[in-house]
Amino acid sequence: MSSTEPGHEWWRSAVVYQVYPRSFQDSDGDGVGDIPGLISRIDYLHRLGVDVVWLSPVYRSPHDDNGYDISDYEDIDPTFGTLADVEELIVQLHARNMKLVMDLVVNHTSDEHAWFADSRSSRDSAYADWYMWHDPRPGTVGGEPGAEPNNWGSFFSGSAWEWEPVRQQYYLHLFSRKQPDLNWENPAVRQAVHAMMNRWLDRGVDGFRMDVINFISKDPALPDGPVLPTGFGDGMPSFVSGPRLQEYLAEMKAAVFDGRPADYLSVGEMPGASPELAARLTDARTGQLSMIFQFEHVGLDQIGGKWNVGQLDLRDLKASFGRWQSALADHGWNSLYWDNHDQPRIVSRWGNDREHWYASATALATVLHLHRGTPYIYQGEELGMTNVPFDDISALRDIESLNHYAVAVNLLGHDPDVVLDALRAMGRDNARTPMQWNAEPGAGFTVGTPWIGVNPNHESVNAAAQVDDAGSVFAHYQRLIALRHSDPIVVHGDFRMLLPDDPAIYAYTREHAGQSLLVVANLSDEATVCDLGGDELVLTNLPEGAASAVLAPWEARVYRSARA
Ligand code: ISL
Repeated sequence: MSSTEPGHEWWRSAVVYQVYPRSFQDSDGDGVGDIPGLISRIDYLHRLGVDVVWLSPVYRSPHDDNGYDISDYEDIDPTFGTLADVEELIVQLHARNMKLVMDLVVNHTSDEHAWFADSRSSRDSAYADWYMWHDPRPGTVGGEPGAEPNNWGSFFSGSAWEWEPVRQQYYLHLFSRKQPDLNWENPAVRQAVHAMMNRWLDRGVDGFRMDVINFISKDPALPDGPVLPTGFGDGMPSFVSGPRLQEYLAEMKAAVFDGRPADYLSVGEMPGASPELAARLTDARTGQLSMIFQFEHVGLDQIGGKWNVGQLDLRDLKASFGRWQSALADHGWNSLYWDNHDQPRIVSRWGNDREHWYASATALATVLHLHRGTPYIYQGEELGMTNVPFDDISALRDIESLNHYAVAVNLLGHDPDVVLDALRAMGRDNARTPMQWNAEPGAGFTVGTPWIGVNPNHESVNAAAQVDDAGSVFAHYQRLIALRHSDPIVVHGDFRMLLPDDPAIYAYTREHAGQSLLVVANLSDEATVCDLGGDELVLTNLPEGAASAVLAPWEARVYRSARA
């Protein structure tokens, strides 16, 4: 592993697989997944063909937000295992020429982190200035409603401010009150983060996925935001991609990545980031990150916020992806994803998980993976895992969903069935039920009682049923990954969107070194005539129809041609 010419780093031809450790594989029967469980499944991942495991947080945590609330960056939570287990994981992955990317959650810590315990204890303590502390609004009494320093709401319902009686000040928490935001204006905070990242790289990890990293620089004036239907203000204009973001990332790159002999993958999660910012940050010559996770496409079906979802118009999706492909075409780099632990399952969201489950799962995969960029697969996506028919609020575990339900139903008096419908469509627990390994009661995930119920469809949708079946969703993902590895056109080809106004067909070309790849897919339930084609059919999800001029519902084809 050594530094390569910009534009040819290993992560450009890689496929990343995200593991949500709590739900992947339990090894000790406590109903929660763990690192030894993950190690026991590496051969499955190797067989799929992925190059990188991105592991969601396994650090010490009180688990208010399933590990995205970290109380010790330097140690592993006993629920998941030990530092020695992570070392073994690295050895086992590296032995198969695979890599490990860790989650880096440094916009906030847990309120149980030692830094925060000290910080909240007094205005003069060693860590007093490590978090976002503010006095009540002038003329108000701290702790009383309306005394908060500004009107921002938290992403997890309620105010983004919490009163600390000992310090007699408020602290900012964009997420839960157990996730206080760090004060990145303080150079000591930044140095502590860099030192921690260096220690993880020294242990052998191959990069970081950086949680909400574009929230770390806030407008110091902390102005009120426009009032949302929740009654709280939207703070996003003041903290999304804030004034010092690029400076902080450049400083991080210099302190952590520069000067190391290897190339590392750094992917910044950036809700609300623009293509222009992404192009700057990922510029192969001058940028600070390998790539970012943008959110534009996963917001296209939200007509009135996250809990009011409508139909996706395919033309909007093509316009959005097309814009990101062009903006990052010259020197930038995209990440490509449908699913992660915060999103509903793609086959249920934009596919058809009833009549066209296999075809829609594989058509959507084909369309995504052959864009220019690095594809991410979220655990179970390669099996066509679906959303979950949660029958009652008691089946849900996610803090975001539970808080939303409590506010909407108990405080605002909304119809509980309507609220539950929205949670079934968009709730994060759709992605968090156990990995479906087999048809047994615990889905092969656990022999104990799983921390969240398994999806009843694990009896038919599971790995055991698919890994040896050439006609499975799993086998199709294998073929897409193999194509990326074998054909440089998938990595380096120029992208051109076709048929932008067609409401059903998603089509584009990739061109490189005198060759052209055509990707064409019918992303609808109706058969559609399509006269696009090429010299050689290299991949299809429905081999039986491949010669026809009609694309069956959810049929996807990939053709290669010599460029005219
Ligand atoms: O799912 C969301 C809420 O509607 C997103 O806004 C999500 O919170 C946002 O993408 C940030 O996500 C990341 O940071 C959160 C954590 O809860 C998510 O799991 C993580 O991916 C706070 O650390």
